[in-house]
Amino acid sequence: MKQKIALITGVTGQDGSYLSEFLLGKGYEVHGIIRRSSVDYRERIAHLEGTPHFHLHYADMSDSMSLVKLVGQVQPDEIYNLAAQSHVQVSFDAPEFTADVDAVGVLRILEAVRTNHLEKTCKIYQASTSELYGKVEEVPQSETTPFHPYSPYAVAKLYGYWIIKEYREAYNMFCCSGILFNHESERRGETFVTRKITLAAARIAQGLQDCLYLGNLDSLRDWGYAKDYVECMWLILQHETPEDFVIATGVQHTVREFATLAFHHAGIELRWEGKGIDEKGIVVESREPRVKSGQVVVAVSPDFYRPTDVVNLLGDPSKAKRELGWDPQSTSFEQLVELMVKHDMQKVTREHFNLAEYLEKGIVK
Ligand code: NAP
Ligand code: G4F
Repeated sequence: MKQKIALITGVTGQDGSYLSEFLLGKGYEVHGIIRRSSVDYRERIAHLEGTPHFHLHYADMSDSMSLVKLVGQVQPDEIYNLAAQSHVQVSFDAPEFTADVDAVGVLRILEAVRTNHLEKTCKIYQASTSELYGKVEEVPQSETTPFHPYSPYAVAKLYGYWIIKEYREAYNMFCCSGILFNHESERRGETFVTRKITLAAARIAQGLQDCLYLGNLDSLRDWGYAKDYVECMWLILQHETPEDFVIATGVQHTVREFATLAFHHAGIELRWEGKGIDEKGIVVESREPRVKSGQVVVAVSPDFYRPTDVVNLLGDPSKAKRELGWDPQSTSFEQLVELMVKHDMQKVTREHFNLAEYLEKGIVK
């Protein structure tokens, strides 16, 4: 059988790295798009570079010529369009860039496929998002829930969703959106709330940080494990017909609950006191000698409030379960928090140890 060829945009991101591993494991030839920057940050895929069947190419979602040339050169059977300015808060600061990459970028991929006359053979997965439900009109959210985007990021992603649907209907292309709810991992970007919490809990436990500042603690998310979710992206493209799917666990928790559990796994038990901007996470008990009971380790800062915030996401994954045979809860919330904290406790120890050694040797001052 001919080896399948996949092209992944956003290969250096959290999902791109897991998806690369998954597709290589399935025997695919994997091509990934990276963009030029003055510092090469490819930590998540460094272990794959140089392995057979894994290839990287320079291109950019804002540069249609680079995408047209690359799609022509690679001749992919499947494209996974994961590249995006993916941070909701950042989209308020850089709305035009977000629209260019997250909205028009999708159109550029679709047109690159058409320009190379691959529309009959190349399937396209679009990384859509639960942020489309935004100011939610029903709970839980499914494939039939109306959209109400509530940030520049969500509005850009809504264009991506509709242009995928349009090309499916107008040109009979096999292109689909996975409407993915939040998924996290030990590779999650460090400014998303889960990773920000697990890293801070690890630093606080090791006496390297005093307090973690967060925004809206009441916000509810349906958090899954990224490694489980990339399988679903692939399953969506193996489905008989091109369709959109909600991918979620069907369980929701607040940011406060995530923090309580993360600190617990770092050896610190918390209680919460106060309301809104005055709320604090206070240590009740700690097995870490550097952290004392009564110490305030979590506080609220208005800097992390958003102009409009999405506060009640809960997905209904019934369709994916039924039609793709996907298990939405293979990694539970409790397991997810534990594995992230375990990873970050080790990472912080390692970094601290290296720094102490460098200081001792005079390599850094
Ligand atoms: P991520 O870690 O932020 O990765 C984003 C990727 O996009 C990175 O590889 C980034 O490259 C690349 N990128 C950004 N701008 C680009 C441009 N102009 N040209 C080429 N590449 C560009 O995001 P993720 O968490 O893996 O998410 C993957 C996709 O799923 C995104 O589209 C996101 O919006 C969507 N999504 C994510 C979640 C979630 O909970 N994780 C949920 C729903 C939907 P650099 O490394 O060079 O920055
Ligand atoms: O972790 P977050 O920044 O993720 P958000 O906004 O839900 O977006 C992520 O998931 C989407 C899927 O629903 C993706 F489409 C998107 O690309 C991205 O991966 O924030 C989660 C919640 C928000 O309500 C935010 O207001 O946590 C709240 N929050 C409270 N304190 C905070 C903080 N968020 C961040 N980033 N930092 C805080 O200090």
